[in-house]
Amino acid sequence: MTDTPLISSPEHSVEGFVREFLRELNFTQGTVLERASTNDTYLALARTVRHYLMARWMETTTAHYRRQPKAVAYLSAEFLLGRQLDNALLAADLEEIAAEALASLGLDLDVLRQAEVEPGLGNGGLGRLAACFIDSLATMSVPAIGYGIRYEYGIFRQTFVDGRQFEEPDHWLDNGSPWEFAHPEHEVTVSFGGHTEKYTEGEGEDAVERSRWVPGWQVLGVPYNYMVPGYRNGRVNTLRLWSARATHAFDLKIFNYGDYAEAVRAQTFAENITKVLYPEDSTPQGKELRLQQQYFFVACSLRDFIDQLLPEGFDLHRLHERICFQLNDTHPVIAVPELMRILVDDHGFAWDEAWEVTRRCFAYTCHTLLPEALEVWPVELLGRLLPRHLEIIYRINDEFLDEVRETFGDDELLVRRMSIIAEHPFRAVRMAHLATVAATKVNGVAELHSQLLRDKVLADFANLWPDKFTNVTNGVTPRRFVRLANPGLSALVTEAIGDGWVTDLDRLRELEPFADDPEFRRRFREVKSANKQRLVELLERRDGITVPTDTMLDVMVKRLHEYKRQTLKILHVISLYDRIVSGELDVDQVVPRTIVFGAKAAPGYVMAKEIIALINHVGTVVNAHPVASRVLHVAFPANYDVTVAETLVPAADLSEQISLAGKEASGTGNMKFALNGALTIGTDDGANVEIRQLVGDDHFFLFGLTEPEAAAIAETGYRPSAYYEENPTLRRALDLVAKGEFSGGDRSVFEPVVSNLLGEDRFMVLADFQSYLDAQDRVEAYYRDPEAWSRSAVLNVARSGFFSSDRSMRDYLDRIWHAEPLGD
Ligand code: CJB
Repeated sequence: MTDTPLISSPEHSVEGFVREFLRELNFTQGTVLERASTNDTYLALARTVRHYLMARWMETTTAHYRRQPKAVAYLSAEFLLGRQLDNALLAADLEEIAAEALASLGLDLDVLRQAEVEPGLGNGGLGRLAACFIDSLATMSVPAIGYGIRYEYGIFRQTFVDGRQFEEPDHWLDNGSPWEFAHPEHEVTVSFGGHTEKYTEGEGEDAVERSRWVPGWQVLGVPYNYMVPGYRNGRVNTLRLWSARATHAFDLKIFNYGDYAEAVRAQTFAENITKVLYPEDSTPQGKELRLQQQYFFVACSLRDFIDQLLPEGFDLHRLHERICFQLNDTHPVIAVPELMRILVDDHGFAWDEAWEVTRRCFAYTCHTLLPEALEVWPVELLGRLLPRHLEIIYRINDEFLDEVRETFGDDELLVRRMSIIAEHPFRAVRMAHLATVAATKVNGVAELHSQLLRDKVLADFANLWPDKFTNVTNGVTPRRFVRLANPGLSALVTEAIGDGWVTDLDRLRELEPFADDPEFRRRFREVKSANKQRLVELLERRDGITVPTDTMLDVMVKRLHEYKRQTLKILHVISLYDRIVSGELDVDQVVPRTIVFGAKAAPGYVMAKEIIALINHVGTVVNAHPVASRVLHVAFPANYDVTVAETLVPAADLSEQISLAGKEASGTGNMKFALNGALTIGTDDGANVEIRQLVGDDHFFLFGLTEPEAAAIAETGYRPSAYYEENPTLRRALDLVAKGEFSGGDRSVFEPVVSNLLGEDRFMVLADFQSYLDAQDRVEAYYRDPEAWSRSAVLNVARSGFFSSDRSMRDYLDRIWHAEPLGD
């Protein structure tokens, strides 16, 4: 690389910013202030901010290339980034300058912020985690690159019609995307289909049998780079997302035959690969296009890393010294046979040599405990789409099963259980097994989850390779979810303990003594109340929803899934309503609460959609009831996303984390709420366990079965109807639904929900109902004492520093990646 001088950053002043902004508006956007639309000014603003980060980006990239440190490549099918503008302003220390500069031109930064459409390139927790991790890696100066997919349409836009979910396409690119940089000159060709051929290499004694892939069709991958700015540390890492295009050769050939329609069809076919994000969360989609997406992005990424980021002539035997590819769940696991193919077929490695390198280059994070969420690909499909990869997987499996037999003897049941290939109900590749066999380390995402992986989901593997298994508890970025989302709390905390917490969240511990300071608590309550006001305004503006301002704000936001148990929450609401309406509860004695839900259901997940309808219908009835509405209000804004979370989380008093124990791998919303001073009502599940240990039992409302208790009940036969029969409060709540109280008297509408709960109730909602109600009674009693409540809330903030994604990154670095931050 040559030493071309870098253009220096624009002047870090209001005048400098104004100059740069006007230049962008005139020269790039091609308009003048007087005639600019909000989108024009937003785009000019975004590009202006970009300029301030550009020199750092180029310097970081150059330093990585020159110094060739060990790097981390985070391979993830999802990056749920959220809006970029504020984060970039924060990283570049431009918040005040930009606001002032815009104001001097008669523009309002707040208005321009709202013009940004967030890139919804993920479904939920897993995608958002990836975004937090790359933020932390950049802030910690770790040489890292995120690799993923640039979906043309991200997660669907949710609307409600008569309370039911409808899905609309997410046109996030329509107004232009100022944060991305296309690099068509770095396009990569990706092959699919075709067949393999055997051939002999060398002669006589040196002759070796080899296999080669003769692909059937190809597409191009075009990289789009995104800046990942570190927080005021002079570093900007890269997120590289791939977009599919038809190959030119393909087009041309067909054009030459004069078939225009066919050429366009070929183009559409290729570009379909990155057209849309599969809206699945914790339930995999066994669709051919999804396997194409997975292979497409990892093939592009491996090629890119090897060809673009390594120096020419690099000895790939030492690849593991330069990179760890972190597999974010099973979606990128096809990278394992792909690297084997590159090493063996393209670089002439012997099999064993290639395997030695490959198994040192990958690490695997598992994000689930639900058996049905573990991805499998039918052999027939994988063989058709990636015939050479299937051969490689077979060979990996043969050698692996030899190792199993050598270690454990001829236990064919064990061999069948562990095999990468499942035989029933159809022959399929178990991606979690492939990942586990290939990875240097396998980690779960919270202590309990990692333990259950070792003891249950991957127990045979943990038996074979105990040292391979480790835990890294998830975390969230304090920049986005405290510093930016909660300016009031940030200012209060900074005033008390200085601003070091933004990059060293453990320092929040220094707040503990302030929990006992009545003045601090008063100001904390003031901040909470202002945050509620902000939320009320947002809901009014965004959704036309009017909610009261001064009630307990009880929030359950997450994907709609039966295991997360939104039904338990709505049964609580129904029961409160029932007891108020029947006079059992004196309405004047009930603590007023606003219950806010936010949840998208996978479009094909019928029961989840029924539950959404039930919540909306209960909300309509409760909110309209003359007595109940005095103390209860239900709000369910449609299309919950990162942007809404940023206003909602800081306003919450109560965080609902109520999954059946042993089902939620970690949760990360739970961390965001605790860090913003909400108290958690939760089960002993996922990272709730660690939150409770850290904040203390007195500041957390625990309820419900433990994982061993739930497992024992499941073992002996769970009978939900028994709880219904024995508990009159539960019976009345369920009967209200059954007799049509929330469906205009029509008993059929929610019959599937009721009969599912009474007949199967896979996630033991009914078993935990009473315990949950009791815990809610404790919540209510505690909330009546604002001093006690706000003391607990401050302690939640002070003791949650562990949940910074910076700490998660340190754990990955120490336990898995063994890479170092880049020094100056
Ligand atoms: N998770 O969001 C997803 N999608 C999946 O397909 C599987 C798991 C979630 O990942 C989060 C990040 O690790 C976890 O906190 C959460 O418990 C899990 O459901």
